[in-house]
Amino acid sequence: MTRAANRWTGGALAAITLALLTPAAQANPVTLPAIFPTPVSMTLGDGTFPLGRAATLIVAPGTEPETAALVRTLLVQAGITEIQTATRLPATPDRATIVIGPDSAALVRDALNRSQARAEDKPEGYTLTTRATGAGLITLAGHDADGLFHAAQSFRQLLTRKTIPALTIRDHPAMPIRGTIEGFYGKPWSMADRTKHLNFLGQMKANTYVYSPKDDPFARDKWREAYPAETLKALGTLVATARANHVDFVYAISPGPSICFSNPADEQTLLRKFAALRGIGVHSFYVALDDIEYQKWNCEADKAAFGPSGAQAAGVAQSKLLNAVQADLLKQDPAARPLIMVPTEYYDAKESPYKAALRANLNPRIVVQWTGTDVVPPAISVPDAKAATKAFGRKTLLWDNYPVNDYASSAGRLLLAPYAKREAGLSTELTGILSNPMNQEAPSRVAVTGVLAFGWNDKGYDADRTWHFAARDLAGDDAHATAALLELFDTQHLAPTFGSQPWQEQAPRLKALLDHVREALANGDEGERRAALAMLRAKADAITDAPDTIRAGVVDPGFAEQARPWLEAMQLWGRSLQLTAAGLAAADQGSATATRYFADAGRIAAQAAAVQSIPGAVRFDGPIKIADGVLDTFIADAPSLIAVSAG
Ligand code: 14T
Repeated sequence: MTRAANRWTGGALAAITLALLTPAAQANPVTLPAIFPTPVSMTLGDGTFPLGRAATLIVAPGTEPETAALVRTLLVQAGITEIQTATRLPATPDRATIVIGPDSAALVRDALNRSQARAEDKPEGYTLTTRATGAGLITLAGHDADGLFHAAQSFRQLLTRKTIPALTIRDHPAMPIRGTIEGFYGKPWSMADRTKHLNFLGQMKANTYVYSPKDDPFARDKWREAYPAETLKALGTLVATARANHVDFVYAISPGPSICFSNPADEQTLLRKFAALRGIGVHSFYVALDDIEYQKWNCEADKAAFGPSGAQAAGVAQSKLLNAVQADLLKQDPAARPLIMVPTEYYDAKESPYKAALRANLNPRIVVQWTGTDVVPPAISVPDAKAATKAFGRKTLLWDNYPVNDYASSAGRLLLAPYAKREAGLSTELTGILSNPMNQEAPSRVAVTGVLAFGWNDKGYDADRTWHFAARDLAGDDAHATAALLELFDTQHLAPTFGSQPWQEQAPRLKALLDHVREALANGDEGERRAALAMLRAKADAITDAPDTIRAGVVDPGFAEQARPWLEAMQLWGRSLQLTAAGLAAADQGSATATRYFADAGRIAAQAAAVQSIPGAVRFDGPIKIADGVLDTFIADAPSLIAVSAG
């Protein structure tokens, strides 16, 4: 470019910049923040205000001290060093003022009025409103104690901004029950995993965690035996962590493999087991009857009591036990949450003698779970849920077998695709959703974030945006680490079913790029081929570099530990793709070095494909899979896509 042309462009740029900086289009635009789960409604008001270093905190009567302490901590984390407290709203605040409390408190109503905002009237609902006039007024109004805690979680996300916009959020959950069920086979989560998970659930406005690991012997095979004292103590600590996060800790027992339904001693043993857990603060209970033999009785006495064995008789016997347990729960604690159960036929909503027996005999108060049209269904629609309501005689609580990876076709995989293919509107037909996660707690949060956001607001749920948020959250807001995580997620996008057809496709982003490279090599001119190969190289670099970025950049070290073999394999596959890209570029330029590159790529691909899962970390050990069917096939095909000159 000549100097004159340079000067001309510079001048034009300056003019455009000036035009953009006229008062109407100032810097610091007021933008709507992103809050996840997506609130029911969020609208911007007029103006913004800086938080500054000093603030006044007004805690209305009726506020849980723990929630007040949480809000104070959030303010400190946001850089406010001087927090004074007050008991009344100042007429003209000289510093940012934060009012928190139940929306029934006069003080809170006053503050809402000043912002011209209304209280929420639904369970777990809240209003969070900010007013930019003067030094700024922020009001967190909870419809109940849970709602105020949720308001604080939205406030946490709002505080990532230095400048607070005037806005009003009115919010409440669409589904009453939202959370996870540690319900998988294989290595249970550690107590440390569970603690982190409960904190995560609290931040995501979930309210339920069910303890039901299949491999806790005291919950299934040895259900009659008491827990060792130290296990009970550790569970008690978890229960307290759950309570601090406004999460209901539900203890599940699986007596199915050996129970004698007609034996009063077995019923007493089960109730005693629950009583021991009540002693450490558990108030909600669950009986799991999945994956058991229900065509045969476990004892002769059941035949005498319920007749010949069979699915229908099993439904009657199970109902009798569950009704007795439900009655005891209410006797022990009139405010107890309903008993939850998963039936033996949990995997469809088809009419059957067993389901008819449940419908006719099971106390309607008892909550029933099911997994959809299959154990791992490809999609769940509102009509599917309606069929379940009919079959089980009540609205059901969905047990969503995603992202669980304990079955044969999920071996070698993390399931890191967005939570998708659940129809908006399910909240009208379900009492809630519990996600069954992976043996790997931290990687599970990618999908679980989606489940919780969908349960909170199914109609406002956006799978991709929530997925990006989950990455950003794991990366502690670091853009580079977020991008690296999304690169990993793409290589673990395939979600298998029990059949041969996956319900989520493998590596869609990588596949689109590799397809483009194939197309450019087949049809493109020299420029197009070069551009495509440059993109391929950049992608190979991104895949190779992502594991180091993730190891260094993800906030929870548990993520990198639990994903260790996947990160290791991903790096090797990245190197193999780098060599493949170099081979294609060399061949494209007529260089015979291509052969060497392709050979090296093949060798490293073989190493990558041999990386194994951590022994015992999943139910089915085996080789780690990285973008399988997409990346491996491209690397294998590459030498045949272009002829290598003899040199
Ligand atoms: F009760 C349920 F809703 C349920 O899903 N039960 C198990 C669950 O523990 C497991 O994590 C999940 C995914 O593998 O599926 C159920 O377990 C099965 C079900 C099968 F049909 C395991 C193997 C099967 F063949």
